[in-house]
Amino acid sequence: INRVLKSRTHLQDFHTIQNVCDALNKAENVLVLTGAGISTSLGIPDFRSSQGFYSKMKNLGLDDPQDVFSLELFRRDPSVFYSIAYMILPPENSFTPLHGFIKLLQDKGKLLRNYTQNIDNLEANAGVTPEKLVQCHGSFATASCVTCKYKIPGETLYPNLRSKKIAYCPFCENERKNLQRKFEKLEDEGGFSSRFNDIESFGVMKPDITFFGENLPDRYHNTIKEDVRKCDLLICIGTSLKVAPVSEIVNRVPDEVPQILINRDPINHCEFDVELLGYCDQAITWLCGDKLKWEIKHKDFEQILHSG
Ligand code: CNA
Repeated sequence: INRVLKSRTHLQDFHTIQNVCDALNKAENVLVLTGAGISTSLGIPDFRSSQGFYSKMKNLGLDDPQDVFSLELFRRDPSVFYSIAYMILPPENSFTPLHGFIKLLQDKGKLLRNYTQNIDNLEANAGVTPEKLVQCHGSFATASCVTCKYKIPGETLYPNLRSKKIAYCPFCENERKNLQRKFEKLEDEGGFSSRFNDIESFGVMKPDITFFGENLPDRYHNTIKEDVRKCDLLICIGTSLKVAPVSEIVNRVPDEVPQILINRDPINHCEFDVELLGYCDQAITWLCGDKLKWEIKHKDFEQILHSG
């Protein structure tokens, strides 16, 4: 986290919007690296903006808002996560024009891969296929029991997450009750056993999103090495690039590959050839509709295009 990335020499003769259009027209293997900023227009807060999730956590009195996604804290007290998860639950059946752009690259045969740090699974709503997608930090699409790893579809958990009620695994229920009885007996006798350290989270269902303290999914490690070698254009969108190892992708891409940023805020610890600073739905609609004459299949595309 917050690692300072090495600076990179800008490509000579690559600094204009025309260069970006030419690169997109020519590219065959675009690597799109996305973050929370591509979903904020649907009301899902990002982490680090002033209106983001972390500042909301601070307002709720959490000293370190990152603790909400700490595996260690989840094991001690899963109610912390269950009390706030409703804020970042994905809306059903919707996606943004930016997600529509990624699907467009896929349809044009130009998308090498979308590495998303997002956990909202909205890429699937837009029609990006699992083969073209790497969910670097997992997603809400599935959930697993922290004890026996029993897996369920993510939506099954939504009612619990919305009502802030911890969900338990049906297969661990008996053992959980036994453990609880033993724990209460030991407590009555004034004893303590480290065996009961994680009793609060025994048999608790957890969305398959990567918490701090967990490894990234194998798929990330299996694809990234070959993809950075193969890619001919890198576009980073809606991310502060502060979470490693995903943030390090920008360093792993060969120097001769153009790197473009589309983000609301500038990123001072990385160097891009072209930066489009602003709201990504507007920027991509302008770039596609006005400059490239590409049509993004999204209900708001025409309206954003003509609103200037
Ligand atoms: P971040 O650190 O919160 O950064 C978000 C970036 O997006 C900031 O630099 C903003 O300037 C920018 N931004 C916000 N809105 C827009 C917009 N409309 N157009 C363009 N740029 C915008 O989030 P990162 O993704 O960089 O950090 C990685 C974390 C965030 C991952 O671990 C995710 O799991 C996590 N996250 C995901 C979601 C989601 O799935 N939608 C929501 C919140 C956090």
